[in-house]
Amino acid sequence: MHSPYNRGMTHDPSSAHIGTKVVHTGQRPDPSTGAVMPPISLATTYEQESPGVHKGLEYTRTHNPTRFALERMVAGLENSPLTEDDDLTGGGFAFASGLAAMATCLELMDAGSRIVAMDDIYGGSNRMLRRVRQRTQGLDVEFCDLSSLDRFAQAMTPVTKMVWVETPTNPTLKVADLSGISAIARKANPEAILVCDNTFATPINQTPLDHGFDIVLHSTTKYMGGHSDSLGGVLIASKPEHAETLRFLQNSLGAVMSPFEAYMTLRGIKTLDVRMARHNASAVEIARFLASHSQVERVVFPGLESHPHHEVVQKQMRGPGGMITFYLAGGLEESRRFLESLEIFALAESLGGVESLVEHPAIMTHASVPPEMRRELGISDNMIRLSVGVEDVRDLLADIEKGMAAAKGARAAAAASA
Ligand code: P1T
Repeated sequence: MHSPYNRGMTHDPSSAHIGTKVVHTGQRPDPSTGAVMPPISLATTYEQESPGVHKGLEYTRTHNPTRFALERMVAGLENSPLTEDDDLTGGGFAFASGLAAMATCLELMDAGSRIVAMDDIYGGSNRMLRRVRQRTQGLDVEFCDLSSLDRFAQAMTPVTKMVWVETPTNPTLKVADLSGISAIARKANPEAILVCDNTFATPINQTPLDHGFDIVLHSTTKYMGGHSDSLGGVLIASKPEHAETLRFLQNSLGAVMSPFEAYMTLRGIKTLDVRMARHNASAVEIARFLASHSQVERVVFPGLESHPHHEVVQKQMRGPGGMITFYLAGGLEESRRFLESLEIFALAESLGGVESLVEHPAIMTHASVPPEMRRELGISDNMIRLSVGVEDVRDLLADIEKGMAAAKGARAAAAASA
């Protein structure tokens, strides 16, 4: 007999390949009907036989079977060593958004704690640290280029309580050496909590817990959901004490993922492996095309040998991902013309969906990063970010070429009027 948590599985996929894990981890047919996908459990409360005597489910913020199915899945994909005896969902926690996951994770810190954070992170993550938590929680945040282990070794001190890494970073695609960071951090303060935002890589391409990290975060809005139709975030813990506190915080703060979003995200994850294979392969082709294009100043892509941290990429990542950042020859006018003239790539924020997206970080996703920090990071007017979708890559290349022709027109017009 299965409990209402659907605990236990007909088979244990933990030793299976990732392409099998994305379909089966933490799942089993619904015990009452045999349905192979979990029902979307919308009930907010559960009847009790007698006060405190129930089937393990009390109230949906605390217990939701659809959310639990997703939480078990992501914990398994990120190789959390926790079992369901250690934690109800094996260390997985789902939230209303990636930022809600981050906000909850930061509550692991006492007021006034010192944190070292990657300097290049999603604009909203930067804003939460600088403009919210420095004020309300007194967090002492040092932003540091964590792609340099020397710089990290200088920033990391015995009183540093948390290290916040994003790799590859958004939008400059820096890559941080996770094992190197973990070794340096443990030496300075074995208690420091190491967190990695793994949104860009996904567990298909990189599993930070295997490199000594404690907690992984995803905005599931991106590759995990994969279809630009659900907002969510997850945390995966690898230590029982962190899981215990996160379970308390998830329930106490209440920023949980809804059952519908949990269902949509779980549905998306089932094709994560096949989607990532296509994202990885098409992005390599597009990055190479851009690297040899006369109108491109520079391409940053983890899969190119020219990437400044290519050795770390080879050591730590199983694939380069579908994100490409490049610098167009020219300035804002060329960028505008390029962005406006693409037809398949939609000009939109976000990333990781089946459809290709393009955006201008300086004006769009990273507008909340202070201008001087943007300058230091190289988030300039001619920087373009691509999220390569799963369309036929030949059509994507043709679309980019069309954009390049339009950008060239902008250059010629500017030269003629000068
Ligand atoms: O949007 P939300 O689900 O709250 O996730 C925030 C977030 C966290 N971490 C990374 C690496 C992210 O890229 C994001 C969201 N990013 C975008 C919306 C974007 O276009 O870059």
